Amino acid sequence: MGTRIEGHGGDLIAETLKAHGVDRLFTLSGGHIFPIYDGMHQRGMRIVDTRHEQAAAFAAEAHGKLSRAPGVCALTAGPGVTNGMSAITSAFFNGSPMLVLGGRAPELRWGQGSLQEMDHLPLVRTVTKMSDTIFWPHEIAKRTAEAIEVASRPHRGPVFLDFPMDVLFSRAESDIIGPSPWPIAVGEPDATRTLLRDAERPVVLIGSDVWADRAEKESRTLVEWSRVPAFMNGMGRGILPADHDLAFSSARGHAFARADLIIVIGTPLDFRLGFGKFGDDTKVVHIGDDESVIARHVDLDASAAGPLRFILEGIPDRPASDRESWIAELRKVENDKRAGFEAELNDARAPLHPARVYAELRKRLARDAVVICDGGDFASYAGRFIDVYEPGAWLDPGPYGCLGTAPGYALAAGLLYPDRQIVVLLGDGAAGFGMGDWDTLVRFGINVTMVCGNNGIWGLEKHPMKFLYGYDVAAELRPETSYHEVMHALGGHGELVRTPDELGPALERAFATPGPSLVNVLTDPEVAYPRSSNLA
Ligand SMILES: Cc1ncc(C[n+]2csc(CCOP(=O)(O)OP(=O)(O)O)c2C)c(N)n1
Ligand SMILES: [Mg+2]
Repeated sequence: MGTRIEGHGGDLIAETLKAHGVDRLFTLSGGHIFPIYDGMHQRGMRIVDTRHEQAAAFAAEAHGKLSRAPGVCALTAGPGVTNGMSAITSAFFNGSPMLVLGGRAPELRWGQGSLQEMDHLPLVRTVTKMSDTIFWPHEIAKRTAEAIEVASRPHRGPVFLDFPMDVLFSRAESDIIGPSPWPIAVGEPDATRTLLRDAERPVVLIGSDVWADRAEKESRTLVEWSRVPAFMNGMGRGILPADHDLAFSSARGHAFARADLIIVIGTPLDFRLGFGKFGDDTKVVHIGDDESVIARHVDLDASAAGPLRFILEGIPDRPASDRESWIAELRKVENDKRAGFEAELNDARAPLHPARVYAELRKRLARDAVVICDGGDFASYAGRFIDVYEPGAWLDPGPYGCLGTAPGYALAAGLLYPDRQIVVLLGDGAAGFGMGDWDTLVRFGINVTMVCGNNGIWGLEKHPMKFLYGYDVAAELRPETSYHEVMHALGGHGELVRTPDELGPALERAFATPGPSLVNVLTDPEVAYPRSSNLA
């Protein structure tokens, strides 16, 4: 049992958050949630305020992804909560630990038409691990503690609580409960170990939950001890640095087509993995941090659920047959594919080929740079050309695929890592979702360099629509919009780049300038990212 305190609802929330190691709150102001501010402010906790609730909620999500402990946001009643919905949903799809504290119209007047009166629970229920309204002041501390626990435990995700205004302003005396251990069932690794030992051409795919569940070391030991080629996605990228002899990326199609065993760890068997359908004779193993995430739409040859560290520890074994020729085969494919990209990477055209943007950028990226992708084709090119060397440093939007994550993600990353390079790879379409929060990045002095691929179109939609219909609508943006001047107007540093030669120096100035910068690179709208379909 922790300490006992007396206070208003915000005191009880803040004290509970503090007991769980939370030190910051992302928010946008609203009278319904003033007591939460007061509780946190009085305790010296940080209040980070944005210009749109989507940024506050995406920041909480990213804080959860990066720190592997719940990111917390407070959203005011009604429109505050609805503006946060896409980020809450992203957190649900990404398994990001997150706590959303909602304001709510007063209970005493419920049904009489108070300002911003709506019941949020039917909206959030399907995209949260838990959601509830707290009607009694004496329940606030206990339920807030429970909410943090639920968000933190595998499979992680968002939890939503809202507090009627009259309840939040009321006072109560409560015990403050800190973190508590929870029972865990450890999945059985034996079947996977046997399959892996006997496989001739295995591959392993390491996903975001390996990072979230702190199993980087165990997954790396598995790969190295069993000599199994590894691919990585999401926050799992960098668990093996891109220059590790068992790390691959461009050979993925070949590897998945030729493998006799594919072990997928900590990521769903969704559209990004062909829904788990590989070759007819390919055996598939799915390992997840909780039973609820194990694929049910695939006939699995083995599966295991539970804390990934313990499961992965039980898998490494010496291979029954030598794997070196398989590894060499993949290395050759990887090298050939990469060699095939050289022409694009050196493309001298202006407006630039997106690959050329990344060729210039990657020369200047630190090994531990945090990279945030927000866009269509421009972001897909980033996935192909930007190598990752440290885990937990690659923030893509994940399977929900929501545009507009960048300002919130950059805000959380910049506050956590003031001394690391933070880079946003931003489509011009994506830029429009959150420009107001470039102001937030300025106000909080976030050292982020945004590289905007400005092709004047919604590229990932325009090209497929043209392909399907022979024409396209609703796919044009204004050509050559001065996004760098918008950044400048909001107090940041901006650069316009029209030719490849201008890009390197512009990037260097942007990296050297404190606070947020935007390098607005005019890119060729005719270049489409090669993909079989974006509708799958
Ligand atoms: C919130 C949201 N709205 C719409 C989409 C559909 N969508 C996916 S990619 C894309 C185009 C993005 O354009 P831009 O950011 O300019 O990148 P480009 O493809 O041009 O490189 C759109 C509209 C989405 N994923 N998320
Ligand atoms: Mg675009």
